[in-house]
Amino acid sequence: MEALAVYGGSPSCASSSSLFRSSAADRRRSKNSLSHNLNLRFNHHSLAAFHSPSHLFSRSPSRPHTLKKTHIFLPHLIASMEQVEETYVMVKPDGVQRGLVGEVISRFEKKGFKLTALKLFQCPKELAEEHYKDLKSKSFFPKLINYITSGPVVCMAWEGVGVVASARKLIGATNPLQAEPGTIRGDLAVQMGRNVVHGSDSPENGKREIDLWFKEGELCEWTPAQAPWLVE
Ligand code: DAT
Ligand code: MG
Repeated sequence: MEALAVYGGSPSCASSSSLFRSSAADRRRSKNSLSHNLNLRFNHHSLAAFHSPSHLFSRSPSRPHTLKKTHIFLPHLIASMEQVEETYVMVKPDGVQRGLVGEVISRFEKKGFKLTALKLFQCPKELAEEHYKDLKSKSFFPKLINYITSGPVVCMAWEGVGVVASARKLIGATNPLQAEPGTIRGDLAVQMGRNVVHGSDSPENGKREIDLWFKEGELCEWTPAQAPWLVE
């Protein structure tokens, strides 16, 4: 069976296969378009040193002599393109007061995720209640809202392949005493009501929470220069 041909240009105009990933922001914008999963992004200047992705394509055997070059897209790439997600991470008031903002950011940076939004913010009660609306019936809800609004938080949006589940792993279990050493909560916290950091629990909630905490224009679209060194 012939694979779907989705790329008709010369592969030499792209510098790295990692550039075939579309950003979550791009996908949000073009969600209804046919091309949304196949959105191609190039950065010729910063990535000119990298090989062309010609190994990702093969010539169509049925049209070996056509004048216009036709390249066959290898389907396994579609799977890796679709896994780019976005998640909302927040350093809670205890993390800010304890000077742990840099430590938290550093763990996500070192892992290789892309920061797309960042701000220090005093959360109003209504926003905290909306953010945690699924926990409204819990006995600890009023204490949770008091805690989240007790001082400034640091709001972040992070993007990357598998970032939602990976962020949860980096953060660790809800109860810091049960969180593994090496995780943020496992290393830096002792109590559930002071567990330093929040991370979205699903890609859907990642989108919902980023929309909730950030206004239009606060998200930044950019391509880190290190991208080809992180994702093949
Ligand atoms: P997580 O933050 O790991 O996603 P969650 O969404 O279940 O956990 O709960 C949100 C926050 O509420 C959590 O970080 C700490 C607080 N919390 C959860 N369960 C609690 C409990 N049983 N007692 C006190 N606080 C709790
Ligand atoms: Mg949660």
